[in-house]
Amino acid sequence: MKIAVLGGDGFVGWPTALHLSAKGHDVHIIDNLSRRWIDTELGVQSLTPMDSIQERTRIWHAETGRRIHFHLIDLARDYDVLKGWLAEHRPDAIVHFAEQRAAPYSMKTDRHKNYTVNNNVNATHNLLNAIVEIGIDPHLVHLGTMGVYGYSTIGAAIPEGYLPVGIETMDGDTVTQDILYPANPGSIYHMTKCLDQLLFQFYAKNDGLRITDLHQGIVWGTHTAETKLHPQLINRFDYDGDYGTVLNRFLIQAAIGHPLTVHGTGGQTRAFIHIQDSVRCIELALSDAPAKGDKVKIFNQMTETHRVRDLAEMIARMTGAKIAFLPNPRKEAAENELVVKNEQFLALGLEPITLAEGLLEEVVDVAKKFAYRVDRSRVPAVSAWTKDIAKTVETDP
Ligand code: USQ
Repeated sequence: MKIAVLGGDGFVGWPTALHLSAKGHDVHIIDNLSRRWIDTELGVQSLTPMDSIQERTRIWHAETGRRIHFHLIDLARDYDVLKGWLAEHRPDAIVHFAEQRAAPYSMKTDRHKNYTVNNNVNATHNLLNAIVEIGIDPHLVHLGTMGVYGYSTIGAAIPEGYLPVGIETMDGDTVTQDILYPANPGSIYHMTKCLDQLLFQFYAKNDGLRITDLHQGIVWGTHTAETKLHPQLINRFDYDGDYGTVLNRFLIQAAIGHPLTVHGTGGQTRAFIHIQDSVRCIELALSDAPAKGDKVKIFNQMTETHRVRDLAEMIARMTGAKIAFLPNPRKEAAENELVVKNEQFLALGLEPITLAEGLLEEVVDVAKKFAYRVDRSRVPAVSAWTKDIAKTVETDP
């Protein structure tokens, strides 16, 4: 297939582009390189040394003989350029990662809130709009988030996207209808993914677009089979307070002798998936496209759930690191249960990599190896969810 990977220079986009290319697909990365600009804005860099996208694709060709093409396009701002590209290349499938993906970054200031909404919602809508206007029929696979469901304290199992609801009719009978699971975002970033869901529902219904939405958990790990092929194909690894995700942050904190930064009691339970499984899931989703006229297909892309304090304790046991329970900069439930259904990917053949088997390799191969590149001053999470919370975080000794 000819596949466009939008956001193919990012943390999940890059290993996905490599994986799809290795499987024989004709891969085109479209990216505006905004993630690299944000590193510059924040004064941080990936823990792992990353080459330019042009250099990465050159190495991939030298190693494998396969070509990955790169196109510098801003989906949110260059609508006509995007439309022209789609009309010329007519991809069979499009994988859409091209959104600002960090919750803390989206909550930093009013400007960051505006940027995240404008960038994410416009990128998705421009894409859908252009597909209809040109009259092409690609399978669109979007990287969504488990965070669209929210983290209720009830602990009922979260279905894959749709909730059957009994509605009483005028004659007093009850009919059951599948509705989109009620959205309950916990940040401006997560809110944009909820808005994306509505855009998808509309375009699938109105224009018959074939869309798959993947509600992914927190990704951990760095390497995939393809990124390991050459040192210059290495994936990015974020550890800073805005972009670093919890488990990867704990790994690097342990490697540099920094206490593990647990927010609040650490009673937050979240869904996790290894980066290798993430790229495999995207390949599986591409192979299982909905038909024209079908409703949006939704998968829960996660393999296990863990409580934040249990993760901290696990890493402390492995490495001897200390744990610090800090005031939580976020507005979120202090404790929650989380049970998630993920039968669809398991039925398609996913064999999950578990934390228990993969964690030690990460500590040794990545965190310890590149610990010398860490700027300790960028480790604390400083983006507060409200102005009131900002005061508590600042005044904590
Ligand atoms: N947390 C800590 N200490 C830290 C960092 C985070 O206790 O040093 C806590 C947070 O308060 C939160 C949990 O760990 O309760 C998860 O935080 P995170 O930064 O790992 O994940 P999140 O902000 O939810 O976002 C990440 C990705 C996002 C993706 C999402 C999947 O950045 O792109 O959509 O995970 S999910 O969480 O399932 O919605």
